[in-house]
Amino acid sequence: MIQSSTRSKWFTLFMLLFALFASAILGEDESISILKYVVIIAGLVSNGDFETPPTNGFPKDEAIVDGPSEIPGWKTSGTVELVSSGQKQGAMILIVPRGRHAVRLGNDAEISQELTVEKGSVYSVTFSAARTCAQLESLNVSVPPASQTIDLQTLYNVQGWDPYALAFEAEEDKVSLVFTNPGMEEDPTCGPIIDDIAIKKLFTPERPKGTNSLFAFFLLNFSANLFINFLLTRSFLLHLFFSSENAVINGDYEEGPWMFPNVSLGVLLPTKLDEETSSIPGWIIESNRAVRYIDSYHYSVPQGKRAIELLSGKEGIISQMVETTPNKPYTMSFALGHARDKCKQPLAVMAFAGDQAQNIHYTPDSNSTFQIANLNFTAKAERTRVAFYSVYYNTRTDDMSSLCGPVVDDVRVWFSEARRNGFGGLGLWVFVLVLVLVLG
Ligand SMILES: [Ca+2]
Repeated sequence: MIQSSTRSKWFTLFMLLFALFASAILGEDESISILKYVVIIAGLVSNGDFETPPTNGFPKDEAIVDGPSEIPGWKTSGTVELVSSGQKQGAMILIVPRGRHAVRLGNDAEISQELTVEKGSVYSVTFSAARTCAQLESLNVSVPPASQTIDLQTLYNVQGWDPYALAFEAEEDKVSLVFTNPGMEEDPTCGPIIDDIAIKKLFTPERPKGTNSLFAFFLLNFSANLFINFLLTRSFLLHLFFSSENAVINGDYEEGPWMFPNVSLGVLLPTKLDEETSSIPGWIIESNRAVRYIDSYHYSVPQGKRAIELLSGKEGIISQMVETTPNKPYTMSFALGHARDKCKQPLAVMAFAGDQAQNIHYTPDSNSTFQIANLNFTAKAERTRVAFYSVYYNTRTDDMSSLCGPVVDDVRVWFSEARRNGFGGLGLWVFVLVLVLVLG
């Protein structure tokens, strides 16, 4: 799925020409989304779903694949087993997250695959994992030297499996993606099942400062006619107003890990205290539980196509250090929503901005699935931490067990005084009004 560098350049050139052509036909929204695909080449790694048959065919029940290269596309070591849906272990039916097959890692077993990437870029790996036994199971995912072990003990939903995402920065053009079961269970056939391994190159969205974002929009809307049309759209006016001083990077969470279009479970983001290589550029997952990255195809999302659902009370925290000017007043605003996933109310978040903390309950107007909340604070330093966690420990009403919680999206932090003077204040509203009157 990852192109070689020459092929990738030709592909990029082709896609750019295609995007230019498409933008002339489709208009700005579509051309922006096509332009995004120019830089994001993403999807399953080679045989990432384990559905490619081995040369001898898929093993029958109980068969164990030993030795290297028995699973197409992967190197294996230790007890690595291709499992089939419906396969039993004792009285238990093994979980195959999607399709007909997945792989199970026994004690100390591992699978690995070499990937061609772009040195210096940040990638996110999405994979599905399930545990097989009642004991504590974990899975180590590494792209040496980066390595992270995720705990599979917590079941986040009743399906018994979840998609997860982890990020790494490519230190070379060729890297090795390794999944290891670090466990030493008494029963050697216990061990995590993994499936659907995909990768996506991440880009870090620019902090949307006024002139930069305007310039970017001019670039994207180089055709004069399209630009006039674009000026008329509400999104542009909102963008012009709100983004002129927003200090939050990726505050709308639109950039994040690969999601399979037909998987309805979102993607869990385990703890990662390294800001540079987060699967959600700009954001850090703190504390010891995951948060869920959700999409608008399966959940209610306040803005755009992606948002964050907070889980596990104060055990799941998402935060960002934003640039601020000391001793200046700021406002943080964000959308607080319900994912429409049968999550039992009440929902509430604890929102932090600098030294301010506020408990905000989800009480939207009727018909809406979200509300906008504000928090005023005075910056104490050149970097200010903003953070969110769920006040309650919520579960779904239908199974009383799947973890869920409040949705956070569209986080903005801006210099409050900017609205009272200059272009960012009254002048901007006059400008917007004139635009609407003249062009509308
Ligand atoms: Ca969003």
